[in-house]
Amino acid sequence: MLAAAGCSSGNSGQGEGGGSASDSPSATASAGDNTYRGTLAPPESAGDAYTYDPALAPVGAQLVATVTEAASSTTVKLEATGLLPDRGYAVHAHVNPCGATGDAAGPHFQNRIDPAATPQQPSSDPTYANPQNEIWLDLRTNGQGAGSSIAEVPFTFTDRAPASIVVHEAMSTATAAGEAGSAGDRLACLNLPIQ
Ligand SMILES: [Cu+2]
Repeated sequence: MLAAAGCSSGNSGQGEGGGSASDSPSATASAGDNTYRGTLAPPESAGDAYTYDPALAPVGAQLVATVTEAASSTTVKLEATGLLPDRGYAVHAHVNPCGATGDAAGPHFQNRIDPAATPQQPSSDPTYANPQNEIWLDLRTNGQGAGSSIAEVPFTFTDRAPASIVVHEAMSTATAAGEAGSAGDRLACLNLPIQ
């Protein structure tokens, strides 16, 4: 078995909870895990998590993303609480940090960048806009507004990394040619300052 040589050992990022309930039995952080969390707030007062539509992405909702890089793959897990109950949300990793408006996050992060994409016409070609070349984290909430998703993609962040995770209005991400990757308005954003 190969030693998973990371830069640090142990569960550096875990355990600020303070409570006694160990609510995520499988969240054993290994070296190379990075966790990013934020509480949705209006852009004027947001820290690392923004809401652009408090009716659908309520102020106070929490987003937690965990990024685990392996030798040739990357796993991103997203956990959300405080969203609307029993609803799908389309979610992806985007290239730019969150900003004053949803547009600030820019297009989807792609491993192989669609040469036909432009700022006005984002990639909608399923050859590039697909969940192996992008990071799709569509989730569905339970009756309490909590939901999670996980994406494992066959690439690592060698030259470039995504800078945010954007929650969209559509309940799932489109996959058909000409609309692949589209998911409607941007409701919320979490900064993902991957080093
Ligand atoms: Cu998106």
